[in-house]
Amino acid sequence: MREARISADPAPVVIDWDRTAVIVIDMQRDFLEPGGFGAALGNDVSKLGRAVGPIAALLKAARANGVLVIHTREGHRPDLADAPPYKVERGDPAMRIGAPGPMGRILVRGEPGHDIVPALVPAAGEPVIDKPGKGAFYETDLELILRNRRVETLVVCGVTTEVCVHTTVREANDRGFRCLVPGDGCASYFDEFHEVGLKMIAAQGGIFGFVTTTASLIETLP
Ligand code: TIU
Repeated sequence: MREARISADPAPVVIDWDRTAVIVIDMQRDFLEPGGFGAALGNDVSKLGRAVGPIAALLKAARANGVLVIHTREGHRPDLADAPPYKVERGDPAMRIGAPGPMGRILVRGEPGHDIVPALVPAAGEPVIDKPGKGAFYETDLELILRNRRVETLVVCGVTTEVCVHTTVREANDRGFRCLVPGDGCASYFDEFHEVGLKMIAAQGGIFGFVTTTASLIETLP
């Protein structure tokens, strides 16, 4: 039992670091670097880089304190059997899921673009969850891993705030996990969606979770 009181919006929250997992959502080259899926959708990918430093600091503190760290990656099988046709059909045909790009086939497992960015590469033994959807629970073994470890609180960071982070927090909230979202450890291609995405989590007494900062979490990890 390692209790900590975390400053958060709408209220401070007491967690047990021994029953907490830090989940890093989709910090992949396909979303953060030019030539990947995010760029193919017409986004300014440079905006996502701001989350890398805060997440790296959080992971350093978590690892030094033996806190469980889990990574996710969004992507599909090379034959796209797990990619819904409506997802694949979106966007420019030359740049859609499965098309060849400068980092390999877009959003396909095993391709360079599917990798997590070098600054946040998973440490040995840290689970990496490959997910076909936006939520980290959908068609993955994440929940099984968390229940087996008796995890009750999730710190969810990564990209993008209003898409995969939000979907995962909503899924986790419905499954009974307490969620904390460090806002500076998340990023979006849209500044206003990032801001409002965080507000939506904390509104109504913390309808999906609590919004905090990486510093507020790190200061409770010696
Ligand atoms: N497009 C967008 O904002 N996000 C995604 O497609 N996936 C994730 O958020 N990881």
